[in-house]
Amino acid sequence: MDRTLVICKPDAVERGLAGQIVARLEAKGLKLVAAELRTIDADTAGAHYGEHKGKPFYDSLVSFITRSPALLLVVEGPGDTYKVVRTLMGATNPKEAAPGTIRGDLAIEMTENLVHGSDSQESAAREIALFFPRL
Ligand code: IDP
Ligand code: MG
Repeated sequence: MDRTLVICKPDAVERGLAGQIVARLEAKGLKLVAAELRTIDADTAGAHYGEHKGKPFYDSLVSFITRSPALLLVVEGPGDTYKVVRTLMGATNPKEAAPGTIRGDLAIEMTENLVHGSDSQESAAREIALFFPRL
């Protein structure tokens, strides 16, 4: 089976949408392998978003992802799981995300776009190891 990391970001937990996001993942046919409500620390956020270091939005992105608890998930599917999750998430910018997607239905601002999903098989392995080293 094929696994990927999903984060219901702090805005999702604050708005009471984490359950709905989990429900969408489960309804699609993905299985929960790990789940933990955790306030991400700055070092872990920096490692997670290392690819964005130096970009104008980097500091606010780290502040955002660390500001309150996030729901960290590992989900499993029969294959291409990271792609399945990213299709359910919708485009990064919620203003452009298709209706029916998490971001398309439930978010409007790029900076508060509710959900993270690994963007490749390699990212999934790295991110699962970062957040759930015992898995
Ligand atoms: P993704 O979350 O769809 O994979 P990435 O490009 O990896 O998108 O960006 C990570 C996160 O950084 C996005 O989810 C969004 O919250 C934030 N972000 C990306 N681009 C911008 C931007 O241009 N302005 C502000 N925030 C951004
Ligand atoms: Mg990304």
